[in-house]
Amino acid sequence: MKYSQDVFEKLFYEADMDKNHGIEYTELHSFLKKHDMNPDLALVRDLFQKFDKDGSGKIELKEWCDMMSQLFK
Ligand SMILES: [Ca+2]
Repeated sequence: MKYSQDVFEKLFYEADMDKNHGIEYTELHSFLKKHDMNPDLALVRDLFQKFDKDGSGKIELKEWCDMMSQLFK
């Protein structure tokens, strides 16, 4: 399956459980767990370090798409 921007956006809104247009640490962790990606907290922390480029503590949509395209390339 080819993952597209559309799919990434859909997943973003699914992961953004409190609908504040940013994925927090706990949201990312639950999201990965729900999708059987066997996340450990170190991995989630690494993803944040890598993709939360502006250091806001949230993954915004653009950062999310970058992350997804790396995870699913
Ligand atoms: Ca959120």
